[in-house]
Amino acid sequence: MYQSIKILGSLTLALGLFSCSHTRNISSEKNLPSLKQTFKSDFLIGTALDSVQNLPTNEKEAQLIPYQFDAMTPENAMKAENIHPEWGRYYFDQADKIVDYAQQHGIKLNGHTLIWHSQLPAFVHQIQSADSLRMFFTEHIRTLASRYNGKIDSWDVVNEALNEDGTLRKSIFLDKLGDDFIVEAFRLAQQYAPDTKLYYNDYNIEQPQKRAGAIRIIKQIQAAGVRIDGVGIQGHWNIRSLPFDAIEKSIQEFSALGMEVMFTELDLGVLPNPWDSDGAEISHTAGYSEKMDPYKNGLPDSVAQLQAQQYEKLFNLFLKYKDDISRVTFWGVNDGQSWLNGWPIPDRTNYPLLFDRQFNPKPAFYKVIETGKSK
Ligand code: 9MR
Repeated sequence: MYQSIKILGSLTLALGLFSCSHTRNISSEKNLPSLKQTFKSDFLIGTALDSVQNLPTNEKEAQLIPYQFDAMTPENAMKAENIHPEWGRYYFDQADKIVDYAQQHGIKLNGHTLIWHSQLPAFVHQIQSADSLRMFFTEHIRTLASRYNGKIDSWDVVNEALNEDGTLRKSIFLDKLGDDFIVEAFRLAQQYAPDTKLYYNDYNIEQPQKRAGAIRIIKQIQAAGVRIDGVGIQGHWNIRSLPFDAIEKSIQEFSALGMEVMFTELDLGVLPNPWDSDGAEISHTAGYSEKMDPYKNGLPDSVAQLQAQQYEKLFNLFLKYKDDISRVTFWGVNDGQSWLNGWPIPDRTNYPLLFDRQFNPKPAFYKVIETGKSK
């Protein structure tokens, strides 16, 4: 059935949009409803992008991105491992290209991420003294924050610093710099990126204990007289276990602290999870089995419909709090590009986003548009 909806959808497109099939061009994709237009007065709609290198050769994606999205996060290009792989040596090329692309298309860019315990370059793990680590920390933030100040809209200053119980995660930063490393990161970001919004970003912070930890961080930063503008709830959830009540409470509690609330890495996976828990702890992985990869030959219609309903419910909740929510970013453009095909089990076929592997809109896309239109 999902196949037939896809076929119907494509047929509608074909009839409605491609009547002059040989002249398929930018305007053809533009007859689709646009997410960013639909939610224009509510919040930004973002996507994550790994690289702009392939866009000139992928006409469909090149048309779709600026038409559907008005915000973007580089999925990997600004992570320390990629942009600063050797002490004091930076490779800005990928990140700069994405920044230029966003500027050219009027897309707001969120820098991701200055301080994260994961994806650190090997040299950082070899640092022994607190002084040397502080040197890396300061120089890294200064270089990136000042380079992109005025060119990007915001930074995820610190990413994923919390454990599930709300305590601070053990990391080289906590170990060597102590528990005010987060305040220090924001202080430096504020100094070197004075025109850029500064955010804390994490997964599962809608859950009560972890949320309490995030609230402690926000209050600690505020008490130090340092600027924090918002908080990103990543939103790596499963269609069968969306924590709606916790999400709603989080929006209320974070915005009561004066925070912009954002959903920064939204994807609703459809596959079974080996531990029955959501999140994005990338060090947790499990082995492949056919049983854990049930839709490798296609997404059954019932599952596509359930996903559409869950996206609809979620966007209705977002709209209820549109005054508190500034951005909703999907973690990728199409299903084939999603990190969830490789985590927590490698080589599976997942379908977490609004566009299928050919960049065609899925039932979930139309449901999201519907919620926006019927508000
Ligand atoms: O989607 C990203 C994937 O391509 C990378 O391999 C991975 C490791 O860097 O990071 C993924 O993005 C993560 C994001 O940066 C932070 N939150 C969790 C995301 C999913 O792991």
